[in-house]
Amino acid sequence: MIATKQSRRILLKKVLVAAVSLSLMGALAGCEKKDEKVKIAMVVKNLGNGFFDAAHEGANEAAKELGNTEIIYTGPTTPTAEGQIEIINSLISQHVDAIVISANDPNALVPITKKAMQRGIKVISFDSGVAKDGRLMQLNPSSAQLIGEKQIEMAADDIGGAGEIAILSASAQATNQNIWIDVMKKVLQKPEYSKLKLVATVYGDDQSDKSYREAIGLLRSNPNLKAIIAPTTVGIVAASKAVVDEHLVGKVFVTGLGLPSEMAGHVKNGAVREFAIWNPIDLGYAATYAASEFVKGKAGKNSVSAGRMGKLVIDENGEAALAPPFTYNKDNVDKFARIF
Ligand code: RAM
Repeated sequence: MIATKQSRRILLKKVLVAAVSLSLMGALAGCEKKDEKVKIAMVVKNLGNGFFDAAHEGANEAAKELGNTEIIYTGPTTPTAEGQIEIINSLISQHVDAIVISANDPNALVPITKKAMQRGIKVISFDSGVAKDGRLMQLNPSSAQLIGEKQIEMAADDIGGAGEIAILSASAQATNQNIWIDVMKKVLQKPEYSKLKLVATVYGDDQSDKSYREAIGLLRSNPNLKAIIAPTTVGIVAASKAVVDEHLVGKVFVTGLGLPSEMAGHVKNGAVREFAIWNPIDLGYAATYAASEFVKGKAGKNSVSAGRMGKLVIDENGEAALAPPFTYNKDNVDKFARIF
């Protein structure tokens, strides 16, 4: 009986020792996490968009430079907040270290990104922002004011400052396009643009086929239309194709935001005189680099390093911006088409 009690005690001790050493091992494993790869998920509006493919290239460049960093490039097939919520749920289960997201909706994503942040994941948005509560910072490509103004200026130049114009946007909830459209509407109220008339705003959801159908619809239902502004790299290609197919080159001009690699042909065929964009590789690089700084606890309240892109200054809304958009036309489009 006594022997059994003793052996029970010994057994209990052994179990306790094992439990303590197991938890020590766990703690050690926790420390070792520092040497594990930093996992940064880039969640884009949707897959199959050349703009985000270029941002991905920038993310990979940052990861290489930072070392010990893994990029998980992901996004829904169509640009919806629901699709992104599902993806973020799965990234939370995978215990990624950071999420760098271009949002399909400013508000719908806040609960899920907050949940991710509660689990220790550093969330930053880039390109198209999540509302302030749902991220640590938003990296804008440039100032929204400049982007909006630039597009009205190009449309006005194309059509001699007078006539009907229309906007073909991405998805109706996209944070970035909606901000730019608001700026465009305000800019149109300036006296120098009093002869430009915005007759319609339609949404192609950053899908080539839907954008094309919407562009055709604009052209057919507005016979006096002079310009289409597409503040989306997907929309501007589709609108240009629609103008060509409807034999309206020279009568209707397309402008907006496009990738030189996708627009060179339409600049040459005359559907487009000029368009603008920033460097999407730099944007993806800077966002990824900044996310890594947040993971490593190196980001300040008012600034964060973005590697070769310099220091990003974070304003009171938790936003930072890169350079002004650049304009492309027949003289420079081919040179940049090789890059993005
Ligand atoms: C599309 C996307 C992206 C936007 C560019 C200009 O590729 O909507 O969010 O920044 O266009």
